[in-house]
Amino acid sequence: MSALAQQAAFRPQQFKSDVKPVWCPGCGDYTVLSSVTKALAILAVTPENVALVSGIGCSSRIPAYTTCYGFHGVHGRALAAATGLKIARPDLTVIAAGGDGDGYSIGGNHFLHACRRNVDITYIVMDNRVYGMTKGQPSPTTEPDWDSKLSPHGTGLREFHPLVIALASGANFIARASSSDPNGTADLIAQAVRHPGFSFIEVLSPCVTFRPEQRGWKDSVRPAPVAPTDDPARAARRLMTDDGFNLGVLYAGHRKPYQPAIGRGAALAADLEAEFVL
Ligand SMILES: Cc1ncc(C[n+]2csc(CCOP(=O)(O)OP(=O)(O)O)c2C)c(N)n1
Ligand code: SF4
Repeated sequence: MSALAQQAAFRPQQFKSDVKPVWCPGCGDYTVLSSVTKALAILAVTPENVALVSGIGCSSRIPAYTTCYGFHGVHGRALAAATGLKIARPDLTVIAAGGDGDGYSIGGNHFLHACRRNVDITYIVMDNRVYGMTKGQPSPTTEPDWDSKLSPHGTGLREFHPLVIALASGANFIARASSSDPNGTADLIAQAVRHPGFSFIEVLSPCVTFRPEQRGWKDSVRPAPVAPTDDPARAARRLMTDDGFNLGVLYAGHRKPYQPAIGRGAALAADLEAEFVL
C-alpha cells in the first residue's frame, strides 16, 4: 500500500467508540481523547492491536471511549497492569492513561518503577492539578497556595515535578503537551509510542469545574524554545528553569527497553501453581 493510501485507510473516527463521554462540558480530557484517536490513525495501527489501560478518575475513563482493547482497573495501578500486559503481549501497542492523582499520589511508586523498568509502553497523564472525580481535593501537582474549600489557604506543600521525577527515574522519552493543542498532542503521542521504552507525556488538561482558572492555560503554553536532547544532564538543566508551560519533547534517550523472554514467565507460573496444589 502506498503511504497516501495507507494514511487514508486509518481515520481517527475508527478509534472512537459509541460510548458518550460523561466529562463536564469544556473538560480538557475531550481533546486528549481526540488526540489519542488522531495519534492512533497517524500510527496506522488497528484497534485490535492497541490496549488502553487506566486507573480511576475522570481522565481514567478514556479507554471506554475508544474501540481499542481497554482495561479500567483500580486507582493508581494502571502502570502495573500495563507493564504486565506488554510483557505478556509484546505485539500490542500498550498505552496507559490517567490523572495526576491516580499517577502521582496512590500510583506514585508505580510511576517511579515504570520509568526505571523501561518497558516499551506509553504513559499519558492528564494533569489538572486536582482530583476531579472526587470533587476537588488537592493532588501532588497542586500549587501550595491553591485556596479551596477542601484546602483553606492552600496545603503549603511543595508540588511534585513529574518531568524531573521521570528523568531521574529513567524514563526513555519525556514530553509535555496541552489539551489546547490537539494536533500537537496527537503528534507527541505518536512520537512517544514509536520511541522504544517507557515514554511519558504530561498533558495539561484543565478541570474546568474545580479549577476554572485553568482555562487560561491555553494563553500560557508555548513551544519549548529548545530542541529535544538525548543527554539527561542537559535535560535536567533545562528542567531547572522550566515553568511548566513549555510544550514538546524534552528528552529522547537510548536505553534498551526491558522485555523478558516470554514463555519463561508462564513456565515459572505453572511451577509455582503446582507447588500450591493441595
Ligand atoms: C483505593 C482508592 N482510593 C481512593 C479512591 C477515590 N478516588 C477516585 S478517583 C480519585 C482521584 C482522581 O484524581 P485524578 O487521578 O487526578 O483524576 P481526575 O479525576 O482529576 O481526572 C480518588 C481519590 C478510589 N477510587 N480508590
Ligand atoms: S470534574 Fe473536572 S476533570 Fe472531571 S470531567 Fe469535570 S472538568 Fe473534567
